[in-house]
Amino acid sequence: MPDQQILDALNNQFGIDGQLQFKAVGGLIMAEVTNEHAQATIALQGAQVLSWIPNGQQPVIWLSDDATFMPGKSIRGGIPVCWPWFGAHLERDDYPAHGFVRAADWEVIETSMLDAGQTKIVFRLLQQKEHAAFWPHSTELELQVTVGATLELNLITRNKGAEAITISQALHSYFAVDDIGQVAVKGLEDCQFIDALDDWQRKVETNPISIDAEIDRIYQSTQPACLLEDTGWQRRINIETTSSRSTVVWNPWVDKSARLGDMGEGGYLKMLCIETGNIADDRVSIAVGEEHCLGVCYRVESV
Ligand code: TA6
Repeated sequence: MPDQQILDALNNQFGIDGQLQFKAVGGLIMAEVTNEHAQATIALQGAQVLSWIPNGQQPVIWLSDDATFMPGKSIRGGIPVCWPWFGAHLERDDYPAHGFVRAADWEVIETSMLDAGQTKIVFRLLQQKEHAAFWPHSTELELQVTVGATLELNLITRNKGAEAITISQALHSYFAVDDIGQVAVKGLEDCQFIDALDDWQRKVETNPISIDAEIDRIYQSTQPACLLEDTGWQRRINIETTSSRSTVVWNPWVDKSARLGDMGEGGYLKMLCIETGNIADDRVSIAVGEEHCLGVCYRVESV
């Protein structure tokens, strides 16, 4: 259970009356947002958005019923930050999948209520000496989260070192859907994708994507917008990106869910990952003293 003094200090310095407060959930500290537009929950660990519910809508972000909230353990669902590599490390199979920051400690460095009533929270990765084993570079990582009628995330990598760095990254968003059998992903047609379920073969998407089995595709050179049509909940989730050229579509279906062990009973029927990033051919190099900002904005439309 997080120390009450830490919670008090956070609320004194960064809390916003009637909008933002910090609470303990399990062994973690959560930022709880309630404003005129939406509610949201963000774990300080990993700067991981765990929920976003625009007023009048069903939850947009999915969280497993079996998710646990313990220091150092990744949380199944929400929007994990995959950095400074996506998926398995290219050379070291003993390194954690999706990088080392999603279960690491982050700090809050800024909070504000914006003019239109949104809540903005800025998180920065706390530099830990053990990180150097995975990433021997001087790099600053910041996540800006703006909660309103839209949800906006900006992941900023600043190269503070003496040499250029190359990263792959993703905002690994788990979307909540009414029924996976009644969804479609549009906007990825004609894009090349890497099929993680077929020996990493490269293929081309020809149609809007529907889901009736495990799917794990890394789309390359994608356009800055795609959408998730959720017929069951009569809504469309518009996904607009900046400085992202890759989109991942993933659902573990039955067997992989069983192997993962924390997807919850039938969880795969109620979620779909559509992840925004820079992966494989779309990795980004950042020169000395430069920064890169990966951005995404989610907007829900009732249809
Ligand atoms: O984004 C798709 C993916 O890379 C899948 O291959 C699957 O491994 C998923 O991420 C979940 O990864 P995790 O490490 O969170 O269990």
